[in-house]
Amino acid sequence: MWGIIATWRMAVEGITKASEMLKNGGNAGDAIEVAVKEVEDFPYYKSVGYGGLPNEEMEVELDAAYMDGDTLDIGAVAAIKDFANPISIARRLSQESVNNLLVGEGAEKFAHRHGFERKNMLTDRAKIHYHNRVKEVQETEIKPYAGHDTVGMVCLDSAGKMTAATSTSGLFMKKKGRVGDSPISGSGFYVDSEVGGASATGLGEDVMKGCVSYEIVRLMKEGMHPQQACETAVNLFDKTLRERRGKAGDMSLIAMNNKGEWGVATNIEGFSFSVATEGQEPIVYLTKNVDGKCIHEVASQEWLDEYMRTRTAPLVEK
Ligand code: SD4
Repeated sequence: MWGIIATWRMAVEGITKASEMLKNGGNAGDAIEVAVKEVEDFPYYKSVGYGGLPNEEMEVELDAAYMDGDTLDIGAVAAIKDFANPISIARRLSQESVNNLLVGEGAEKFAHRHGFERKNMLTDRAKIHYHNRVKEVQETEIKPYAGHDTVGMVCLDSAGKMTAATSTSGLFMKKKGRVGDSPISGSGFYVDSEVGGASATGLGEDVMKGCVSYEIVRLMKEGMHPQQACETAVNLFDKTLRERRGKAGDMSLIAMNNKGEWGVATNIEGFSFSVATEGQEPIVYLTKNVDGKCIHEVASQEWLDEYMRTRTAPLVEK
């Protein structure tokens, strides 16, 4: 059995490429890296890689992580600038015995020394988004951070190896140097080939308070199906946050176990995810939380077309 699951519709082209590799006996490390790179390279996805939205100072600072579920090796970069594929740098860092999570200048030095491709990640389109947001924030109630989607994936290959990966530009208009959950083990991702893996998208500051990805893997280890593990962890933690803090940030998690069974849970409206397994061609679902149960529905062609249309629509500066 092989499989790959990812947050959001934007991952479907990537997991389609990965599933071709997995079908042909490819390994979960290569497949997940190819899948994430596809999302990083696409200029119209405004919260991952090239075209990602900048921080308050109009700089694109990126976070990414890679985890090997066999060895439990982890590599991650945070607040890295001017490199094309943070996921590849994170994967390379996972092979080091120490210094596995590097930030800012240190991460850039490592990437440069190891020959990773440099690229100015700030596109003209992202600059327009930035200028428009500055105006909106001044004129309306809109929160500077609104609008952010991280790609998080879990992959299983036919040899039973599992991996997890994340890549993001974090929150739009974040403070310089701000790091979210995505490069943090247990929060943005976790995977153990003997059990399964999970990954998150949402408000990193809140996801980190509950180490939600690790919690899902722990519940799967206790015997829960990934769907039950995701719902249990997300519902419980959402409730805890509301009780203790009066509110809970957006939180959506995907998971897969080592049998290729998967699950998804969210506390927001309209979370989309992409999945492919040996028995299932790449597909996009939309999910919603109805009284604690997450109901998944195949995305219609109309929805898919509208998604691409709005992502690529011409943008004018306000
Ligand atoms: C972060 N979790 O940096 C990321 C952002 C995100 O959907 O996932 N947005 O906090």
